[in-house]
Amino acid sequence: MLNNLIAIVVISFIIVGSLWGIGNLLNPEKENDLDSEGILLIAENNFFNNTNPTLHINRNIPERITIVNKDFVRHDFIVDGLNVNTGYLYSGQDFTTGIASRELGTFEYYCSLHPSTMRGEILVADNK
Ligand SMILES: [Cu+2]
Repeated sequence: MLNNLIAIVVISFIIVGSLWGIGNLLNPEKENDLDSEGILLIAENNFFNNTNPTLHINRNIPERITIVNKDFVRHDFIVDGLNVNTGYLYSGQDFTTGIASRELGTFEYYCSLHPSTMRGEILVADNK
């Protein structure tokens, strides 16, 4: 009787495990959906996207921006003129926020921990 119970439990585990495995094969998780919309900045080797690219946004149109920290050290992403501050992102963390501006012009973004190498510009224009 006890043996039968144990057998049923073991078989149940095997069946559930198999179904779970098959389900994962049929519906693989998306690995990275971050770059499907908006701006993606990767903080790596104390740069943003290797080159600290100039970001272009339209006036009065909010832009989604995601910062991913692929370094082992902390980084943040700050735009003083546009009230953007991610706070510290630890290794492997990411953060998505929005950037919007009512004013045309150029705004500086930077990492407060590495301002000498992690620094770039955001250009706000009409019809970027
Ligand atoms: Cu940094």
